[in-house]
Amino acid sequence: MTHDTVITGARVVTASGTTHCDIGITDGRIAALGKDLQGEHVIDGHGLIALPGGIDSHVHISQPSGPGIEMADDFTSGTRSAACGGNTTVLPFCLPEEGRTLREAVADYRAKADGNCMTDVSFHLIVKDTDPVTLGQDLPALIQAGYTSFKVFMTYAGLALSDRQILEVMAVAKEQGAMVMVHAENEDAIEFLRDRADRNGETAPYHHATTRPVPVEREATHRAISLAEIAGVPLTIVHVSNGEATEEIVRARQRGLTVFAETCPQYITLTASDLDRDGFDGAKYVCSPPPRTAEEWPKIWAGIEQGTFDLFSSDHCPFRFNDPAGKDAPGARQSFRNIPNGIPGVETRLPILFSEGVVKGRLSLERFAAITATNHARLYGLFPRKGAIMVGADADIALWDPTLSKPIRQADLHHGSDYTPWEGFEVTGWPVRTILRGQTVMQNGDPVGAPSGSYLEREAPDLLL
Ligand code: DUC
Ligand code: ZN
Ligand code: ZN
Repeated sequence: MTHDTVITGARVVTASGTTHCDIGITDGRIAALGKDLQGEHVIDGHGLIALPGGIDSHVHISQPSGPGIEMADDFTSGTRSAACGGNTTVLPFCLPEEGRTLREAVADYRAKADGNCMTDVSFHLIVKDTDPVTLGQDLPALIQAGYTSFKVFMTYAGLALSDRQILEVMAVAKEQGAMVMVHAENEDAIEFLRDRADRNGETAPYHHATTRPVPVEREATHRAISLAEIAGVPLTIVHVSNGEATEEIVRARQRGLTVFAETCPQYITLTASDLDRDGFDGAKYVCSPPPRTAEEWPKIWAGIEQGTFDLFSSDHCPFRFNDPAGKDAPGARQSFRNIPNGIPGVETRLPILFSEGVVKGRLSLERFAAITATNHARLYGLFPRKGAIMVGADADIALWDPTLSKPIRQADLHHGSDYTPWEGFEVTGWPVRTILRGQTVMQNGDPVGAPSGSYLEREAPDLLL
């Protein structure tokens, strides 16, 4: 049989282990794994590693961000950046604009994404309203239509839900079989600390970090887990930043609860001191939870190595730095309260983890594949179509050169933001080709071809990671 495309000679990280073989691709799917496969097109994979295309299940694209504030990426630039970073699927969050329903928000997002994506996409929901129509009609209907995961916030005015509201939302998740993702930070505690900081004149970007200390996150993590236990649902704690919150997750699992956890590159590479950089530069690092101290990094690494973290995502939430619609928002230089929260990272997530994890000997290739692709596909209902190199799956593959060394440079990236928090960060191991359903969408760091990404319908979460 002659395949449409054959990738020859790569070291292939399959769903069950690592081997040297050819990959035969026909009609956008992986048709064969074997020796001496024949193809109309041949991609020479010798010296390269074939990994499942990255799935970044935590990104923000074109998300409404308040009056006058604009996210730096739309679906065109966000998914272009994702593809250039070795990803083939991203899962952004769908947040209703003020006054719009969740159903309308989904329709708005679908219209924004359609025809513009260089990776496949699927949306999580954000539940910020708990009125009877949202919880009784819209949310159940959307879950049944394949939007099988949603996020709730314990912080941010206008988004934060009370404990009672979280329980009501969890009850819908239980009934419908959806996954609840929680942003765990205690809003009241943050407001108390911010008011005190205001009185003390502590208004610089650094105080974004001092007013969201570790106990704010640890307490909310514990409470979110307890609420899920009371409601009888599994949950995912997203963007875990520190050791104490990690311990809460470990303890919950020891009690037999089904708790999944995600961490991000910023929590193994950045610190709160980055928010204290000269002038207004600290604003480039304002995200929530904030980067901690370097003492937390080994605790997060231990969680990655020991399996506490199932997911390694970017939490890509890009704003431009030199822009009044971005980090330099009105009042931002007067108070960190006015700095939009979030950092760009969808293109650098995989290289940072590969370099710091695989190349430095902390992570096997199999575990890298699991926490950057396979587990995302399983947990969010995309497996077995996505997330693994195996016969029958979509031919979503990233080819990596494990020896290529170069620093991260804004000039080389493809997001809409005008900076990267990792400027100058040395990386060994880069994706050199990204293949989406058999078609090359990135080669040697540059995007290739017209947007060909599609919207992915999802199944229920697979809780047996
Ligand atoms: N939470 C996120 O998940 N992303 C960006 C900002 C935030 O608070
Ligand atoms: Zn969040
Ligand atoms: Zn996020």
